[in-house]
Amino acid sequence: MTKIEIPPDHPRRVSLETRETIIDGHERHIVATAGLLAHGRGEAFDYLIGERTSDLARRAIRAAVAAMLTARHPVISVNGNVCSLVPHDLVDLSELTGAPLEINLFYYRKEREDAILAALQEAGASRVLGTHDRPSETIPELSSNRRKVDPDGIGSADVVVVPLEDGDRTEALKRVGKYVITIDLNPMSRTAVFSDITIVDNIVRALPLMVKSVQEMRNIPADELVAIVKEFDNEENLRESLELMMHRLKLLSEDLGTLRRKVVE
Ligand code: PTJ
Repeated sequence: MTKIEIPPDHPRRVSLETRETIIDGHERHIVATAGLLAHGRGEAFDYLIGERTSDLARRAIRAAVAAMLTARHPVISVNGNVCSLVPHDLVDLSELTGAPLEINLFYYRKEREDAILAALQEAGASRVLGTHDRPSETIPELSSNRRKVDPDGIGSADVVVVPLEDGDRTEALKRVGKYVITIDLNPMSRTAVFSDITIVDNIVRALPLMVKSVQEMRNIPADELVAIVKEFDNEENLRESLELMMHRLKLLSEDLGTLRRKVVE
């Protein structure tokens, strides 16, 4: 529920509405206080890519969906920001791919876990893993709260989707042999660099596109899906994402009028 009325013709409407959603999520204990800061960081990077999904991100989305569709046991890890921003898309992606949702929090508080569980159930989730009343196992060499995982979820997964993640766990998940997919607007973050597939895009755009891609790709034969995953080069995609940002900055520095026109667009 947004608190301030944002005029429909406001040039930064979508960004402001998303910000309101995160603030509301914080007030409902879904989003950690640090999640507000993480969101601001994301906004800054989104600005650099022009607040739209690039072809590079679309390529990564395709590879990510192919990896999920060919996985033995894919799992989607859910934190506060992700739950607040895209609860319905999480449920849709989970149902379409058979990947369970697992709550896994860096800033764990029981109150937050309960609020996230309630929000996911409200969005239609019938089964949510990773809650305190379920068994848990530990990811070795990880000291943060994220080390506790569900044995039926991340514990036994081959492919793990970890959107908006802090870097430690991605490295730990790689060390125990998981294939890691992330969504992160910062192509330089440790998560972005250590993951197998990084979608450099805002989760509010990327997740609906993943849902759409599953619907389009689910009848593709398995060997073709495997080839799509194999062909994807994450390092190259990240390098080109950085180039995209530099290119945009260069164009803008040469002609600030472009920015002025964009601002009033
Ligand atoms: O709910 P919790 O307790 O598990 O905590 C979640 C946060 C996000 C607070 C926690 O994982 C954290 O501190 O993450 P970081 O280290 O701040 O990393 C978050 C990454 O997500 C940063 O690289 C941001 O640029 C990126 N990011 C932020 N908002 C978005 C985003 N990427 C895609 N879409 C966004 N909307």
